[in-house]
Amino acid sequence: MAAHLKPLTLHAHETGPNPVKVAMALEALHVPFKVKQWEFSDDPEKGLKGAKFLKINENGRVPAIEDPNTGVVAWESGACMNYIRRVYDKGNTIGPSGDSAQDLVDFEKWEYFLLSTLGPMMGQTNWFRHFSPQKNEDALQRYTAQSYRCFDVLEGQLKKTGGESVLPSRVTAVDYHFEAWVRMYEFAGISLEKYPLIWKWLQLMGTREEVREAYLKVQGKK
Ligand SMILES: N[C@@H](CCC(=O)N[C@@H](CS)C(=O)NCC(=O)O)C(=O)O
Repeated sequence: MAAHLKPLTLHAHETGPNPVKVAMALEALHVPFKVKQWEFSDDPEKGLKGAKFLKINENGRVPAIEDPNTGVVAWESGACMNYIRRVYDKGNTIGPSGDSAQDLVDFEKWEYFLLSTLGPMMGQTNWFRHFSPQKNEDALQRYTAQSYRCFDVLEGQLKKTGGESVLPSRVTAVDYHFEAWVRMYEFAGISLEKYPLIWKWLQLMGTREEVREAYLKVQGKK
């Protein structure tokens, strides 16, 4: 596939969890891409809230992708992932592992759970723990408790699947969505002591080539 493709541009920030998920999917599918780093600022040329980037994503957040092969521009990590799967995963290596109505719903429900719940709860935990200019202990407690609740749900799911992937049978794009957020557990002040299956799954994910390559590229180390 790679031979005839022009590299996609992945717009990213080296520390954020959302762009690296998309890099994992591109790596898994051997789709060539280059990373364009942005700052968390409103600098007109370099910032996510600056005029140049807002032309790509009016929501001023990463990831966004530009695909010169199709002319498509996407943002929101879920939309980026699903675009990549539709266009570059014709053999369905990272999509739902079965094609029954239940298989498709299972894929989407875990994807949406991450996008709408675990990711945002962890994001708010990080905000109130590290960045909020005003201390707000109540908000920090609330979002930390919600993050733990999500980890409970994930631990239960890994117990059902045997623990090597969020969905039964193999690693999918759903694992990439979760990987980047769960890996931030220490930064968010979350303990994995009560989550042996999450711990084991995270170690396994960390040994995968597409995951390692994605981090190296998004962090500008490769
Ligand atoms: N729902 C969005 C969230 C994107 C997001 O919040 N990205 C972070 C980096 S991981 C960001 O751009 N933050 C910049 C900001 O908050 O100004 C997605 O899944 O893509």
